[in-house]
Amino acid sequence: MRLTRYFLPVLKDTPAEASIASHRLMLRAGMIRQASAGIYSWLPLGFKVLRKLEDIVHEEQIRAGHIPMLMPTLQPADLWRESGRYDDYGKEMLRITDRHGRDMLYGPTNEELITDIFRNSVNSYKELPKTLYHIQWKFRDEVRPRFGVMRGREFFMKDGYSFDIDEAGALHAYNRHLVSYLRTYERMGLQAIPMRADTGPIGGDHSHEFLVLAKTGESEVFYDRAVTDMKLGDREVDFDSVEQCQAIFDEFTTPYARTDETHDEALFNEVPEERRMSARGIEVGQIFYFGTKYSAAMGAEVVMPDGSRKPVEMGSHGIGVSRLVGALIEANHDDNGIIWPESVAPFGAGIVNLKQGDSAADAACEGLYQALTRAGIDPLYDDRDERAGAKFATMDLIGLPWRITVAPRGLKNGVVELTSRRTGETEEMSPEAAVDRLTQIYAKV
Ligand code: 5CA
Repeated sequence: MRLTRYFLPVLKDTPAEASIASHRLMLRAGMIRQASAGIYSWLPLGFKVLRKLEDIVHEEQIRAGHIPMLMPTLQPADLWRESGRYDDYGKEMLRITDRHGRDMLYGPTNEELITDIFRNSVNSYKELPKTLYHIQWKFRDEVRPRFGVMRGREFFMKDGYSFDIDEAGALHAYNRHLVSYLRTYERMGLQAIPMRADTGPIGGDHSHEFLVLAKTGESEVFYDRAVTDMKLGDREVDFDSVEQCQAIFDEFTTPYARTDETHDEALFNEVPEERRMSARGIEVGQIFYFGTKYSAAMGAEVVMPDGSRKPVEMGSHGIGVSRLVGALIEANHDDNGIIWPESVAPFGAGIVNLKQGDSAADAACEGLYQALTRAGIDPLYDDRDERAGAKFATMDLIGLPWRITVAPRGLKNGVVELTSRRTGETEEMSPEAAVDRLTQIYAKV
């Protein structure tokens, strides 16, 4: 993309309403604009990052054997009356009446709708297990929407629903989700720690939240420092293996890690004092096992081998996709702007032409632009007629991981500069070598 043709409305001034770095930087970098409290338009740069996260979530869900689909944002209230949650949900639910006077709502989550689809389509234990998921906008009329996309009213969420014939199957689905979430967050360059959590309005006995440690996080968390050294890494996972998923679940959930709602001071005190940590975290996902809460209330049953009918065992599993954009920035920024990990960067590299209109500089930038595009690196070429300082400031603000700087003086010696946004280190090399280097870097992402 050439910057002169793009839509990147960066702001010079820090918006007064933004109190945390990610909110400030998303507004300044032209990623989002507020439409109304807690409701945002995703401008092109923000939309690109959101799509990258969505792609990673899809890939990892499909790898774990889960089936993608798409449910609507608007749901009939009657389904929620069946589960009893229409009244329980209170003011957080946005209620709408259509022209025929029918009660509708903007879905805050989808347990009822998916249970309805299931009960109308599945009859036999032979069709189980199944996990269906979608990535769709949700609405919760939060009392205090704040921190930009972190606590929005409208937000983008992956929600998946598992259906099993018995508790053992449902617990495997729970463990499988935990493992696949570890992989998902690690691919985004994030450490999200699974912590024992409260189940809230979703219900059930088992729940883990995934937390990214950050000073600006809304949750208070307590953990054994050992959990911060744990990584799934690139080990081979067989998501059908009950034993392997259980072993990884045990490995990651045995050290103490809990949110304040489930915190147990006595248990925590058994952790050696030097490893006892309390901090703040951003909740980027949550998994639940709630058994037959919805299937029993709504009659989602299957015929078992002995001919009896049994309500299915269910769980639901969420990832806060739009919140993750904010969480990633909280974890990756400095005073000058965002620092995207390569796997989620909106563009793979920036090209800065220090003398627009100079024929050698223009030609070199054009060559780099073509070569990087061919290599699939998706460059953003700053071809504006601007001062060097302004071009560097924009690149630093929007946080592309790599910048190639092209100046007539360097070109006389056949070199351009390749700069890492994260370390600030700059190396001189030929334009071809810069393309090769970036190709190698992105081949590993
Ligand atoms: N049905 C279950 C699992 S699919 C569910 O709704 N879980 S949840 O309530 O925990 O939401 C899942 C994830 O969505 C949360 O972990 C969080 O990352 C994200 N989320 C929840 N509320 C908001 C909000 N107001 N703004 C942004 N993200 C949110």
